[in-house]
Amino acid sequence: MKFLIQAATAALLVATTAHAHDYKLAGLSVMHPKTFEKAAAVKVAGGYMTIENTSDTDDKLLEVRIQEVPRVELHLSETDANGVARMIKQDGIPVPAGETVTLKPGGLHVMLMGIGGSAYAEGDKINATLVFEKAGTLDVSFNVEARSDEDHEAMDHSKMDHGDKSHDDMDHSEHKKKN
Ligand SMILES: [Cu+2]
Repeated sequence: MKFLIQAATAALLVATTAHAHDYKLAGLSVMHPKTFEKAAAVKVAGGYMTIENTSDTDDKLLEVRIQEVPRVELHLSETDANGVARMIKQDGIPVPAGETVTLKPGGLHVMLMGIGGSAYAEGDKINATLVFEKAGTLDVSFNVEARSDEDHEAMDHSKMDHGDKSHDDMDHSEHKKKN
């Protein structure tokens, strides 16, 4: 599996073992970057994490670079009045001074695109570089985790490339149950 960090540097190992799965850069803390397991046929995946800014300077996550992933975007998932979910590309994700921003299924997220052909299995790690406007760059790794029921929203991503129909079907299955 080429996404494993078999060649992790000593520096990275020190950074990741200091705390559970947190990274620090200046006044920023990035906690528990993760994505979900997926089959090789699935072309996209969502990346999630919590970013805390304890400094007194507003910052912004500008981009995420992942060597093995052809295209990485920042997205916001929104559900309109009809219960139809869609994803809106973001130019960056603001991390205001003193605030904590959570990237999670159904909200802000990193979108890994063009990754058909690569299966992600629980326990895999995906090396990435986060680029912040003020603080600069931070190397992290996304843990690949098993999907739980609460994370069903993240499954929308797996359907995104298959057109709006399957995407909508998925959202509505949940919607109809409640009505
Ligand atoms: Cu997305």
